[in-house]
Amino acid sequence: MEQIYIGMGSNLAAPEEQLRSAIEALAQLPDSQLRGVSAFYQSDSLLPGQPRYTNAVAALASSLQPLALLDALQAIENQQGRERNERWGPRTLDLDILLFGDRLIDEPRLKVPHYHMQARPFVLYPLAELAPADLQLADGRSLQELLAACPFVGLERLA
Ligand code: A4P
Ligand code: MG
Repeated sequence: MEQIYIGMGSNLAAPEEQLRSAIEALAQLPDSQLRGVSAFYQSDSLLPGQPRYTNAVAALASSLQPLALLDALQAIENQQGRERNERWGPRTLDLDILLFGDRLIDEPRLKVPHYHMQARPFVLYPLAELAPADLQLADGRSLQELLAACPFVGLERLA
């Protein structure tokens, strides 16, 4: 089993319900155990003119291979109505593999650690709720160093 962190985001169709449904779906994944879920956080979209996002992070222990997990996450996104989206519009559900054990993955369909996570407080702060304080990324960076460079700005932690 490897320790995996998944970033979740939604800014359409009742985002908090979307995240709750995604968590239920993650708990049903084969060969996997859901180990924890962070609080939910709201923040403005990085893309102007879109509704605010709700984001959270889930911790999963799994023996699925990385591309099999990506397929499963994309199936969950599709089940939760990504097809209802307008083209280029906001999304009902986005599931990103942030970290996959201590693997560095650089394949056409999958880059891990996730490429934008270091710049995104709505990823790093929920991740920090779940991860060990001394977490090291596969590329040598520490979570503490990423947090120190990414202020808690514009984030609202929901109760
Ligand atoms: N892919 C590569 N690596 C990964 C990975 N580690 N995990 C590929 C998941 N997928 C990965 O993803 C496009 C392709 O990335 C996939 O087919 C997969 O093979 P996508 O989910 O279809 O597209 P996307 O999410 O639009 O791409 P991206 O670059 O992740 O978008 P962003 O930048 O995440 O934009 N503001 C707030 N406050 N909160 C948000 O969550 N999200 C976005 C979405 C914009 N603004 C936001 C938020
Ligand atoms: Mg994505």
